[in-house]
Amino acid sequence: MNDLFSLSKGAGKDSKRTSSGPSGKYTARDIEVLEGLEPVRRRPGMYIGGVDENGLHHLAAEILDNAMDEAVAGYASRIEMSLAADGSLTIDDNGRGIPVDKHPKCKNRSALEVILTTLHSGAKFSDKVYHTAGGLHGVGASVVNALSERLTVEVARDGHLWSQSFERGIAKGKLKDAGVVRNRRGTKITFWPDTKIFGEGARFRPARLYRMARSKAYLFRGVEIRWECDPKLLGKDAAVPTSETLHFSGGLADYLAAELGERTTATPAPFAGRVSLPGQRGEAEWAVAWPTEGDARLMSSYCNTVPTPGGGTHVQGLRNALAKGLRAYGELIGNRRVAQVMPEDVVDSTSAVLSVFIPEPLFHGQTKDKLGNPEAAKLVEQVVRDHFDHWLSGAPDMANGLLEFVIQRAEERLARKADKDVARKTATRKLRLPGKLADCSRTDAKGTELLLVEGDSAGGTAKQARNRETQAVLPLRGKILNVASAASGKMQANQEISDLLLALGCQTGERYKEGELRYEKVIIMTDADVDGAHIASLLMTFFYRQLPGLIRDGHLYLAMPPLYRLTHGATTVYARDDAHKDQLLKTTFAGHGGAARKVEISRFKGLGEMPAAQLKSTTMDPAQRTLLRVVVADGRRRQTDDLVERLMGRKPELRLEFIQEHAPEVEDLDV
Ligand code: 0RA
Repeated sequence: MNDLFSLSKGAGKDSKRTSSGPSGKYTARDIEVLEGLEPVRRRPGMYIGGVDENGLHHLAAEILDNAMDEAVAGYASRIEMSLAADGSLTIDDNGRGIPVDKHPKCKNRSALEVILTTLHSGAKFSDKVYHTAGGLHGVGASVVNALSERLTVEVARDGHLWSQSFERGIAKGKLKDAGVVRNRRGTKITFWPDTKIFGEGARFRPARLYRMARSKAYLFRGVEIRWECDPKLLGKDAAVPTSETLHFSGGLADYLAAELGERTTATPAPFAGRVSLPGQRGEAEWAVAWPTEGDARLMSSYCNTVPTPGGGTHVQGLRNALAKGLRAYGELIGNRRVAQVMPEDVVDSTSAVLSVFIPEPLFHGQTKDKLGNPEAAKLVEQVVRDHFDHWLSGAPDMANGLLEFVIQRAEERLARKADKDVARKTATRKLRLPGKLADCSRTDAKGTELLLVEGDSAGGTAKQARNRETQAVLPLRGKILNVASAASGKMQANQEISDLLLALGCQTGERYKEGELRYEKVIIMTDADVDGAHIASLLMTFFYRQLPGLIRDGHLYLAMPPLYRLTHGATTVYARDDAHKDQLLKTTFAGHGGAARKVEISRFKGLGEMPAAQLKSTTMDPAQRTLLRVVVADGRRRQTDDLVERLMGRKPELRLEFIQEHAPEVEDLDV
């Protein structure tokens, strides 16, 4: 029973060190260990972010980071990373080796054992040593040890080889002197992640580890990383080699080039540099390119070779340098369009890698993936800006090309924003649309139509028959107010008219704006009878008086629903009116040898009676229907005004006069 959990129960929650004494077969030392690492096994997520695949790979990153620290500090030049078939990972460096002398405060234990079994113990040893320590944000190798089924360490130091083994964070025996070694120095750690923590099937992913190793080699050109992987763990067409030596003297410029592959960029070469930060405050290295196609956004940033996917102060410094630098260059050469360029235009279109090395990094944020050192922002901005200014002014053709590229990004951004504003406006207007309106889904007015339908029953059929994308239906209840005879206050209060105005979206009278009309066509669709004609007249009067612009701009139409259906055998035709019906009987059905009598004629009482499919094919389908456009004939404005006033106005005697004048013309009064 060597699981930390069960042991800790025996130890008691409040027991400090050995004061409560060991229980059973466990020694005082065991209890110290378990007190030290128990929280890690109890809540692994607190230390490695989670027990998923990311957490698992965090273990590898932790040990690799320790070795990288040794390399960055100048003590190691080679790191070996090998993944074995049994799932264990070995990381071997040629650094100084973890100290093995007895730790002054823990008489019986070596420094190595303290480092591997105590949380945060590293700092005690590393104040001077780890100038640019990244570690896994300092949690240390002890966390890896606690979460490993087994971990073995070999240290070659001062001509001796030392070794010690652990199980789930507990030392299995003391540090052993394994003899004399020559030409060997450094630390070799092999560990088997605990399946009790990470799950039965949890395995390192070769591709992920290989990528990690590669990026470290790019980030620090002073190290050579040897990658090894058991071939059994790799697929046939492996993108991951079984063994490779990774060493990149070109640093981040090479890294970026490899990431970008064949993609073309706005400048022939990346903007890259490497400098020490003023006042021995570390070092910064960067490579920046502007890919002309595909998604550019790639901002990989690191501090002391530890990835900072959350960005932070160093990234802020780089952004400022690039944005301000390009703007200053634009202003210098008198390019006015540069004024619209915002930092995001410069930065969002870049693919960049940034790496800083600073003595005491602060990792912020929930997942500690963000650099917090405030001084890093200014330092990075200063050194990068300086280089950027020189780079731009030293190659004007290239600089002008880049400037143009970035200005275009800014213009695209502004265009997108304008589109969005229009969409937003449409969306808010939609919220205030009348409840009865069945709107079309297309937001752009072009190609859309609003069908004004008489009554709820016809409205229902029209809603079924419509093309939802382009056709909106507004049912109007009964007869709308006659605007030519009503007082204006009454008009404002009329529900049908206010619904209609809301649906149209444009204002009335002088304030009418064609651009705000929500549909291209407004179609009056009433029954083919006198009531229908009356409603159509009322609507046309409304438009004529209140929205003359809508008629002038050619947006108002009358639908032509049929009045009769004529069927004979398999032939069905529709007739608009009596004359049309007679004509059809003489033409279409004439050939049926006097069969005209057998033609079945049905008269529609209203649009609502028609099946939706018929309403669609006869009246609504743009490909088959006939529409009448309502226009005011050229030069007949005054006559039209007179006519509307006579027929629809406030004086009934004028209407009577009109009827009397025209009565002789009436042949068949259909009521
Ligand atoms: C503490 C102190 C010293 C080195 C290390 C830790 C160390 C840790 C790891 C982990 C992997 N590889 C490592 N290499 C070194 C410095 C000891 C001295 O002063 O010599």
